[in-house]
Amino acid sequence: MDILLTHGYFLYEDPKELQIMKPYPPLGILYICSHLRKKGLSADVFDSTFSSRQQLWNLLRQGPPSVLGVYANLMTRSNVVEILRVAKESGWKTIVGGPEPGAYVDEYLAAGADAVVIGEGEITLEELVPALQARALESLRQIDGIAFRTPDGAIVRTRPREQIKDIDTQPWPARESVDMARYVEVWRQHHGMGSVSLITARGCPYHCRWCSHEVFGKTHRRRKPASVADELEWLIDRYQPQMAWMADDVFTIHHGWLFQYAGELKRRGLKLPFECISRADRLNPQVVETLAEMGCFRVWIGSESGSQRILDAMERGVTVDQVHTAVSLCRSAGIQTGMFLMWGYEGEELSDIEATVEHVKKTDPDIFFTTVAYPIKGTPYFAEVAERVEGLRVWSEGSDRDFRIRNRHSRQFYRFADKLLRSEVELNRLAHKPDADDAAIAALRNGIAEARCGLRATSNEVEA
Ligand code: B12
Ligand code: SF4
Repeated sequence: MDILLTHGYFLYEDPKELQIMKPYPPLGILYICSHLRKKGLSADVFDSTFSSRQQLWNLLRQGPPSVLGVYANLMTRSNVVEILRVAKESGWKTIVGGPEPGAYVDEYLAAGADAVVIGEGEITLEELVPALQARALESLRQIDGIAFRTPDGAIVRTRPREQIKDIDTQPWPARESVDMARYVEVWRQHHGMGSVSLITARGCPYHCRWCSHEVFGKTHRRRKPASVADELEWLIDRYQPQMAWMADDVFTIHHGWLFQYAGELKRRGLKLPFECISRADRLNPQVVETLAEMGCFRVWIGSESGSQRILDAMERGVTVDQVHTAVSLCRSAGIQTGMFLMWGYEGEELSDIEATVEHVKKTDPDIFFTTVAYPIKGTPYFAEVAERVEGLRVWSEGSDRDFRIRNRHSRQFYRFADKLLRSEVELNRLAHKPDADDAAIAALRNGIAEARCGLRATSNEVEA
């Protein structure tokens, strides 16, 4: 084997994910795998999702050692560091790639990576794997898109890797190298519907300040509608899913493309229910109607805040009204909406939190999730707060989600904000029901009073 590819996500170690049970295969390494195979290299995948670290350790120790490529994102860092350690102890050459390592080159090299791949992995690995196998250290300087250490400890970063111009020339992800049937089956068992994922584009040209653009920059490259329809048709034929997730950053970004794709599906008589992410400003009546006709049953919208001031500070490029309109349009078309909200962005005050509460009450999405903002290294948001950022744990054990931002409101403050939001929205929903239970209403009112009291009491508490 020329290269073994893996990722550091172990589903059965993650109590939260075990409750959610909506796993999807790691498309990034599957794309790399199919590309390398097409180029004549022998590549395989160890899919950690349904496996255990012990199984991976056994495989690495059993050898024979070759080249190991590991995908890392901000949540999997500590696992990836451990994988690198075991691989190095067992004699493997190691490469890391994915959205996180480019922002932490020194740290990943210090953790045992022989090379860090920055940006798209396909062409870089096609050149890097033979160079590492030949132990031709000097030739690494000629390979774009990597960082490595010389024997005297200096870190070399080569020129940026040019992106693949036409992503349709790439083979589809090597799904046959993972247990796809199990992914679909887990979905079916837990949610009554088997699901598959696919992507139709790479990169997002928008510039929301907290969003990571480490891999694809701000480019946007789309596949041809017919190629995506071919892949969907193949997935249906092969795995008989009941739904799909279009895993693009913004599925509705290019309206012309969307209408062509919808036409292509119609022509082929394909209609598989699916969910996707959209920006609110990319939804209009025609787009929403088209999504519904194509089988879209849920759209996820990054709403983030109900305060225009905060949306503008994020450079989100969307108005609160656009979010409201987008959710209403989806509701009228029979499409559910899910909303992402963020607490604690720079400059957010109690009045902005109140605005978010009002916004969610008025807009009333089917479901919403909240997060306390975390600055991902490499983003403009991180740069803005860098001087106040503190990791709570040593780098190899933590993640960018653990960052504390000095002088920001305390975690407890945001827990009260969350309680206020949830209680207000629930009360608002109950208030519209003729048979609402008085006891439930009273409990929610109590919750609201407690949350407001807590917000006031903690409004001067800041993160240390
Ligand atoms: C789908 C997705 C998910 C799915 C993942 C399901 C799955 N297994 O695929 C779900 C919903 C579970 C998810 C969750 C999260 N996600 Co997410 N997700 C995405 C998304 C939208 C698409 C991923 C994808 O398929 N991309 C397409 C492939 C082709 O790209 P790629 O994976 O980057 O791979 C390329 C390169 O990275 C490189 N590469 C990849 N692997 C390797 C390996 C080696 C060895 C090498 C050399 C190169 C290499 O080459 C590949 C091909 O060119 C990305 C954004 C994006 N557009 O990529 C965010 C993204 C990866 N997620 C992100 C985040 C923050 C999260 C969460 C932390 C969110 C949260 N708050 O919970 C969690 C973490 C979950 C976890 N435990 O790992 C961030 C990561 C930022 C960072 N610096 O790490 C991203 C980049 C979004 C963003 N713009 O901020 N996510
Ligand atoms: S948050 Fe969404 S719209 Fe904004 S830059 Fe990131 S991917 Fe693009």
